[in-house]
Amino acid sequence: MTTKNKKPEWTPENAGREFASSVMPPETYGQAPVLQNPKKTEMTLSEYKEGILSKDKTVLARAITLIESNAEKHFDTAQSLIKEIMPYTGKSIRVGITGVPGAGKSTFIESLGMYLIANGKFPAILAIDPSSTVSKGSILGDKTRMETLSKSDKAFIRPSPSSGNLGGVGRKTRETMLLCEAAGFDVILIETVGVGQSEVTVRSIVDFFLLILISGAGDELQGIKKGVIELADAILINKADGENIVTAETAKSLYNNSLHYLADATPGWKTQAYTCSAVENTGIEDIWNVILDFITYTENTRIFGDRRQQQTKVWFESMLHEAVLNQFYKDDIVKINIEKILQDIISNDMTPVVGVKKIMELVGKV
Ligand SMILES: Nc1nc2c(ncn2[C@@H]2O[C@H](COP(=O)(O)OP(=O)(O)OP(=O)(O)O)[C@@H](O)[C@H]2O)c(=O)[nH]1
Ligand SMILES: [Mg+2]
Repeated sequence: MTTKNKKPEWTPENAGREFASSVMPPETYGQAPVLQNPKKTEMTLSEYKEGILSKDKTVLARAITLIESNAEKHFDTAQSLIKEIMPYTGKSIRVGITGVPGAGKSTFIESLGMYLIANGKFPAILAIDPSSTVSKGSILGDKTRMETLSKSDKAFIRPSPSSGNLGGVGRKTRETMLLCEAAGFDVILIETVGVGQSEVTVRSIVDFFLLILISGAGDELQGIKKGVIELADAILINKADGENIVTAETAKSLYNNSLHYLADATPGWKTQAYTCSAVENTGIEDIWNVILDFITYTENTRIFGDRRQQQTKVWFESMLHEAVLNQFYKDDIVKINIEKILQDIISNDMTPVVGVKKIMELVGKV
């Protein structure tokens, strides 16, 4: 039996396809027809925009994929979409969450996320892990850590782009955050592993930066870089449960004592340490109240608006740097000469400064 289009006997000669009917093989009776082209059709800009503004999570997910795409043909649509949804953005509380691997960031986000939902909020969670091309397991891990949250229709969870340089990751995460805001998510939680450069990128996207630590074998102030602590608006010692409560409280005092000696991450705001148990749901409301106090403080002192403005400037500047660099390295004159100059520098026939000067002269910028 064939599924090909077939014309009945009574059709006039030279009849067109409009007279054709198709015959289904018996084994397919009762099944949905198989589409000729099951590929997803491209969506138009206005379909993206309407879908996002009507809080359609499927459209939101597809729009994020568009943002993440490195294909040039997607870039224009993605950027037009950002422009279109800009008026609907900016109304969320943006929180960055960092900490050593295994500190309990994802578990904490599950607890905080459920607390927020119970209080009428709509949290969106973005997880950045620039190294996850290597450790692919973490995304799977996050799904299981945030099991209840990922089933809630009031939350949205998305692992962030893991490919490309950090500048690209920062831009894409920022734009993803804007899409989430336009789709009505009013708390954005961005998780990042605090072992690389990514926390600096996240700090340049969020309003409040939270560092999650665990109490260890007396080496509380080691293992995490001082630079990361200096970015934090609060330090949260997680896993303060069971036998750990005492050591967690000790760690909290230790941090509170040493935080006096560090510069404020946000002018006039005293970063302090707190404890919580993401598993037992203790200390979650307290830390959310700290975040709310911080928002009130920064709004009253205009730091909030100034910082967001500054962040937009950084967004523009980092994109500009990226574009200039790309253009520079694509230049044929650069491609032809850079290797030769590099060899001269390596063999001490030329100093690096002279090498730079020479290449800039060649491209006509000096
Ligand atoms: N006892 C206790 N265990 C916890 C708590 N929070 C998390 N854990 C456990 O710690 C382990 C790591 O938790 P995650 O939430 O995956 O930690 P993470 O910081 O997101 O880890 P990465 O994303 O891999 O960096 C899991 O086995 C959790 O069950 C807590 O409050 N108390
Ligand atoms: Mg995690």
